[in-house]
Amino acid sequence: MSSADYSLQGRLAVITLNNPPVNGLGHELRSGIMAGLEQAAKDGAVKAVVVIGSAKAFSGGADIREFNTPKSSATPTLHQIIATLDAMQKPVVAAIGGFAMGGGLELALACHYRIAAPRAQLALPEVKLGILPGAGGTQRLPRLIPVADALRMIASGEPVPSEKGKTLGLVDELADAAGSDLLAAALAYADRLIAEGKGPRRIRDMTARVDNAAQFFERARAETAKASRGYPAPLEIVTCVEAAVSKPFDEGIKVERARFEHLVNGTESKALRHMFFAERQTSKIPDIPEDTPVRPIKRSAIIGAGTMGGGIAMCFANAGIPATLIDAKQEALDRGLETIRKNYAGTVSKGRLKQEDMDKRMTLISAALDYASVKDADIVIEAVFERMDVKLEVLKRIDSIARPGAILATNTSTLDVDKLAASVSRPQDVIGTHFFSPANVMRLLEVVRGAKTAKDVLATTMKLGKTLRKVAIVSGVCDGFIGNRMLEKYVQQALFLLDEGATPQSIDGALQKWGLAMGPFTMYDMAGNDIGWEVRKRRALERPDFVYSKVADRLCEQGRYGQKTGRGWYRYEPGNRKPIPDPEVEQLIAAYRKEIGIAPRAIADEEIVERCMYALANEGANIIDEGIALRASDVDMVYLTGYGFPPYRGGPMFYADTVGLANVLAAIERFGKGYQGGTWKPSPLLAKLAAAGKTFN
Ligand code: T1G
Repeated sequence: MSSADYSLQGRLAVITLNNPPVNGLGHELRSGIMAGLEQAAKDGAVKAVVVIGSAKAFSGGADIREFNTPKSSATPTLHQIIATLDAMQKPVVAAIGGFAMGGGLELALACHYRIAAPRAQLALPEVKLGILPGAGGTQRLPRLIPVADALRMIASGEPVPSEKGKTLGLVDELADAAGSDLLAAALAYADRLIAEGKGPRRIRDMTARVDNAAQFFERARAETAKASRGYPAPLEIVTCVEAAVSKPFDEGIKVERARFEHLVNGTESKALRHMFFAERQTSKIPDIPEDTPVRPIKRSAIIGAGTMGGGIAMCFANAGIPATLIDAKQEALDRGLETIRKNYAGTVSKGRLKQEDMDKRMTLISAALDYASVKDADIVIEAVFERMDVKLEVLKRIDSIARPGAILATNTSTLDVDKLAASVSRPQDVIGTHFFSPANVMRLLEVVRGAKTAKDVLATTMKLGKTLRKVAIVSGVCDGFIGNRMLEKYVQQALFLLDEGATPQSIDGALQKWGLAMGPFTMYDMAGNDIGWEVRKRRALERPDFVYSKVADRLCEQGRYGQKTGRGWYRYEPGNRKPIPDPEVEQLIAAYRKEIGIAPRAIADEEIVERCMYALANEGANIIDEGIALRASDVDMVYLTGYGFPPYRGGPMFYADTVGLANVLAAIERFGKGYQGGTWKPSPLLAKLAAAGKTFN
């Protein structure tokens, strides 16, 4: 059954794309479109053709799932459909409702005229998938709209609304409504074209022009190279758009085809496409049906007006949900509200928020010294000091006041959510909502499902995560959940590397060059080395088997907590967050090496990256194996949205897949024979998949 319907409206043929949810141009839909065009071409009674989608979607583009599979080149291909449109002797009108993206917009560009519904979104977003428009978009768009606008649209991948499209010349007509009225408008437009004797108008016959082309593209190339480190697609896009200006159409198409093939087979694109689907998988929970009823969340209360509590309150205010910030001390509340105000003011000053929106959001945030307002809240989140006794006390108070059905959430970053749940009268209403600092910026939200957490509480919290524009990822209960548990193993290796001869700057440098936003030592100086110190002290009691280098303790014993004390792994000039290597730290590390009898050795960047990345992947495998994470792509999303992992590497599990699990296992076995080798225990899941030649994802 083809997913395109063909119908006649008088002398007009209508081809309706019907492949929900986004009219992805998979093989079936392509076959339906081609059949419709051929039928219209040979029907003498047909004088023009309208191609239309649904009110929501003209088309979201090629079916990304087909890439790197035979289906993507199964005939009819999108290129063949476009060639048929180029050969059509009758005008074809694309009627765009909702959005036309990627191959969907390229299909519309190959049609001869375009009419769009109000605010329809038009984009060539392929660059976000590490590729480029591969069906003529880089050759047609610069011929239809100003070259600079075309380059900007393709290199950014950002959509333009149909109103802007009309101004640019991308859209010929704006319908005054969407849905069935769009069809009526499109039919009327097609009739008018016939009446005016307008035949097919092929963009391929137009010319792309730009003044001082050589200079324009030289500047574009320089700017793009600076902005796209690690991502090859943007520079390839500049090459293709330059070909649209400097070469005949068919030559330009050849350039586009070659550059597309190069990119679509590259690791960066596969990583970005993995991330596209991984993000959409996170909300799928095997035992929670998509239609599970959720509890309404109209008001929130947050206990603790510190950095986290304030950031969380902003998340609710940003989503239009009132939040009451509660703290025992007035000065804490004042400081918390002042920090929120400053944060918003900073965004306003950067032009990313209107003053009136800031004012609206500030009115949504109230402050209270007592717990009275907890009784009106639909969710109460505790964000107090990371100590079990403190949290137990706070949860008990919340439990005694919150209304029945309210969700009791804890922002703990490592503590046992089941233990916290067991301390209240309604463990089924308790859940972990682990925000990442700064909470109003970081997209990651680890949703920690307790053994007793009710299904609707989990479903409600996952939906709330979406409302707060977070990437909500389910974690089971364990020390550190997903992200921090893996981070412990990563930091453990980073500290061992210091013992063996590396320096904070050589380790941070190697990892940042590899693509991490920030290396471990810069990160800990920012977060506060005393936080890690607390965790190590607690772990020494609870899990004496967890071996650390003591070098970090030596640093903390000297009060070198990081930026907040002006000295940490690096030193900092007053008012400047730039980490400066500090000889005192190198002396401290050298003294520690003497203490433990280690002769330092030179350590190559490659070993630093392997030891740190494979530590992440190996622990990630254990987390998946234990069912703490639902799937490998969730683990990837945790690192891609919460830990500055480079998207073009796809996440720790995806990266291990690209290295090859057998190679990762062999390296881990090699590390097991080296310094502190006992801390390397290959994950049984890794060993099993490696032996079977399989991958995590
Ligand atoms: N291919 C395959 N599946 C897709 C898809 C696509 N292009 N777009 C969406 N889906 C799935 C998605 O995984 C989800 O699946 C469901 O549809 C709803 O998506 C030749 C080579 C269009 C703005 O990059 O940006 O054309 O989770 O939740 O919020 O030059 O989807 O339900 O199983 O995101 O309404 C270029 C990608 C492709 C657009 C709609 N196109 N899609 O947002 O729905 S490459 C894109 C989006 C290409 C040509 C090149 C968004 C959307 P599931 P959703 P939405």
